[in-house]
Amino acid sequence: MSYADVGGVNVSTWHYIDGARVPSPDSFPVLSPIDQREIAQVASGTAAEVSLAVSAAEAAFDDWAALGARGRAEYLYRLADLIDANVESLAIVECEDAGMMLRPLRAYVAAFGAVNFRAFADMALAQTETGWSYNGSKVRVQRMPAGPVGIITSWNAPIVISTWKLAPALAAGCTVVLKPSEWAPLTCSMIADLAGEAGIPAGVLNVVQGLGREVGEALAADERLTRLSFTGSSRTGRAVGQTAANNMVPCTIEAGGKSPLVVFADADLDAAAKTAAFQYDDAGQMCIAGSRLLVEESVAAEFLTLLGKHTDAHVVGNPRDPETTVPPLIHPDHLARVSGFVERAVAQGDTLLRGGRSLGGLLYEPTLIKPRSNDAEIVQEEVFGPVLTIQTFSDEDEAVRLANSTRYGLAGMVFTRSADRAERVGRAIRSGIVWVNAFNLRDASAPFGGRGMSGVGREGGQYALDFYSDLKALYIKEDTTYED
Ligand code: TXE
Repeated sequence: MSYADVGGVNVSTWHYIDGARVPSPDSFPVLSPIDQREIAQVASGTAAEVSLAVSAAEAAFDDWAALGARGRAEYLYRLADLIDANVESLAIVECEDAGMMLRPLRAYVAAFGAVNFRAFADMALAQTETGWSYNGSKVRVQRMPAGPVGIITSWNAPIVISTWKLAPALAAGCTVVLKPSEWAPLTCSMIADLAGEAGIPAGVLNVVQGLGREVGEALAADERLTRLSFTGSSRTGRAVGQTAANNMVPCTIEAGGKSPLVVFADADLDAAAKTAAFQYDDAGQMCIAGSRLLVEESVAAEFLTLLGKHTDAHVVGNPRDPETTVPPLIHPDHLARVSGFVERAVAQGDTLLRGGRSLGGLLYEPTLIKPRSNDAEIVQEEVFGPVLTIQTFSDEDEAVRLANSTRYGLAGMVFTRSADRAERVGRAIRSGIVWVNAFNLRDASAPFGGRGMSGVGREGGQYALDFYSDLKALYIKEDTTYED
């Protein structure tokens, strides 16, 4: 079966290679997090389809690179317009496939795909070639598209994460083989169809569906690729990074997070508590979530009351329901992983302040744990579910020490009314992003990424365009008699 009817939307379930839909003998089931029903059987690729796709990307590269930023941008603007025109279908499928809430998907999340393609087309167009004179020659810094690249993405926010990577790669002149997660593969398939409708030439964007250990490994290992970009767990990111290093291929790794949300006594406590409660959104399946609450001792009781009020307002339920604010977890294996963390925490002596229960299906209630120590597993390891920890600190130095006390370093938040402290603590937190009195502001031109176990490299803006380019210093001797 080459199509699946997902919430009334026809979604292709085959690979998209060299501008055509390609089947595989085997397939894997896609289960909706909403009710565990099978919504599609998707082609389960092997190293053979990966090799076919990389060959297509290789063959399409020279012409796509030769188009230049302007030529490529026209295609990307058309693709962005098509995403805008298909937001409703993309939203419905993302909701059924990834279990994300339909209301925000319709309102802005699905449209983020178009935002990403427009933003990077614009940025690529705005690039200028720098040059100067040196020692009797003119120097030019030439930016060359790297070549065919491999992109591997995770199951959370598939539209946002896949287009966040596809857009700079295509705008920079690379061709792409994308491997979506087998736990939420469907909207990436739809984006491939929209790319075809936008007239993006065959082979420029290819999508190979399949299991990580089969298709992911084969893609990461293909020596013809010139870049790899990965989003997923730290464990897998490490494996992909090692493979890339063996092939001398630059690689960006966007992995897990365990970000601090620091609340000082002088903060707007209600705003801080509301943002803390918002970390339960998407059932906490957000890499940038501030899952470690660090609160100044003197206001801890008041903050806890406010946090309780905002958490009580959450509605755990079906993501199709506009009232829902905490949707199901992605997969039974993930539910077992999340609940395992909570069970071990309680068994090891951490205090369960609220939650800690499955609510049927893949629903898990917003959970808050007071750890027995900062070394507790629940503090040090990413849960990637609706589970927050809360700890107190007595002064700014202790706040910063706790904030920087895990192996992760993706994001962080600071709530204070002191501008000096905002600057001081914002700069002291060792992560790739810090929001002060805010959360999840995302400027496409700003760097995005983490340190430590949160990943390697930066995406976003010029950082992404540079990643997908090879830079050359071109020296042309000036005091030479040229014929032309
Ligand atoms: O990861 P997995 P998941 C992180 C988030 C969480 C994780 C959840 O913090 O830790 O992603 O995503 C493929 N060789 N981020 O569970 O299992 C697999 O098929 C090659 C961080 O999906 O690592 C899938 O397509 N590929 C991020 C992809 O890798 C392999 C934002 C990820 O799978 C493979 C969002 C292998 N051996 C989530 N094994 C950020 N920091 O921005 C699996 N895969």
